[in-house]
Amino acid sequence: MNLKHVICGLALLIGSVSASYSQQPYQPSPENLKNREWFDQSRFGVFIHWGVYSVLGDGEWVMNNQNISLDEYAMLPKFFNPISFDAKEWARLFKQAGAKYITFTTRHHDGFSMWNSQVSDYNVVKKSPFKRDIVKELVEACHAEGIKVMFYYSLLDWHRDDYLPVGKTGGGIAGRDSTKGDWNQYVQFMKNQLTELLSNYGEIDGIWFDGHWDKPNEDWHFKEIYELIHKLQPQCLVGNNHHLAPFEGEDFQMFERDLPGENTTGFGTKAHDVGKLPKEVCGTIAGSWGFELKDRTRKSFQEVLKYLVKAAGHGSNLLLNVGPMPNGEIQDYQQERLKELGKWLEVYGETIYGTEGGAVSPTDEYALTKRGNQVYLHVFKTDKKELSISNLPYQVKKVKTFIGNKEIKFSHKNNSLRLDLPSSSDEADLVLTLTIK
Ligand code: FHN
Repeated sequence: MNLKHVICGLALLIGSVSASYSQQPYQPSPENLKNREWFDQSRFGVFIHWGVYSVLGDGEWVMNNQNISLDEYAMLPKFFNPISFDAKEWARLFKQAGAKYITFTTRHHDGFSMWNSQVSDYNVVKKSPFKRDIVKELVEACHAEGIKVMFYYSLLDWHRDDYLPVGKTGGGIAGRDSTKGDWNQYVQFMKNQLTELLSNYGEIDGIWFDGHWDKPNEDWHFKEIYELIHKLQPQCLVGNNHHLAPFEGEDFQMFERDLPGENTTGFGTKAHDVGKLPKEVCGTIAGSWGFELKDRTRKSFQEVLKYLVKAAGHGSNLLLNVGPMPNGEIQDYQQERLKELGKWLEVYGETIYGTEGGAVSPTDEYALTKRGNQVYLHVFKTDKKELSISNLPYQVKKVKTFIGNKEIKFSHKNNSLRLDLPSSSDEADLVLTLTIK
């Protein structure tokens, strides 16, 4: 055997070792596992959909829905000058709301970047009169309040030619050049942007992908992209709103406008697609995600609270969305809902943060959360005088009101719990503490 053969052999060996390494199933790093634990305990985050689309006050899909051409839409950044934007004020509001993290739309489907991207001039610093790096200001302000930050990042792009041909959406947007479609270039562009986002803004605790469903059969290079994220920031959690069971390399699973296992929206995350990763339900205070002037579907406090409690009953976080206005203010009623939740969490936080789901699925009447041998029974506003819960997999020893520690009469036979409701059961959420064996 001569030297050439030895070198060839070695090269083959190295090649096969690295090939088999890359075939290995994803092993989350210790930092990542620790962060999953943090995430799983957090229970409440604020979602923020904000971009130049807010100028038109018709939601974040306005470019597609109104078939606005590329040139027409490119005028919007010129009108985006959110003089009332104060990241510190937002961060204080989120803190007051009891949120443990935020998820901010760094780039939505319109392809406009809300930071000073070096690989796309189509960004807030270079194209708007505002010229400020919104991502930077927001991250700094949230971190100063002890709030973690995750980045929403759209996979789908209605602006770039290299994304073409169009997927399921964006077909009516004029002005793009199909001959310039270049998938590898587009994937590289996303990697470059993600590298910026994970290199220049300190610790980022999650990337929240969206838009896979636009081209579900495309090779998105997720393995490389996820590996890149985990290499740049090992603790950074990867989630992808593909409405399917989690893919290899993901760290949490999200459910859009639906509780885990429900499929009322038709987005398709079926009960059997609910995995074992930490969960997050996302929903809106308004009807739409991005600011919509004529949005009259405002959720009441009772509704958002129920959302939070039911999500917790499923062992899931709630990521509750606000859609700031083009001037940088969050509408009053959305602020109100957040503050109301914060007030409620100040009293009842113990029954939500750091709990697990209560083993019985939440209903429209109640939800259960659990910590050790304490089960918190949340009874939603009702005029009933008693409540029955069947299939309870634990033996109840004692029932008391969470506030005031008043003993409640109950019977527990054959896994069925029946209890008297105190007269205060017209509260938004009456909480009872069950001590179990
Ligand atoms: O198309 C988006 C939509 O605008 C919004 O961002 C939501 C948030 O979950 N996700 C997509 C639809 O699945």
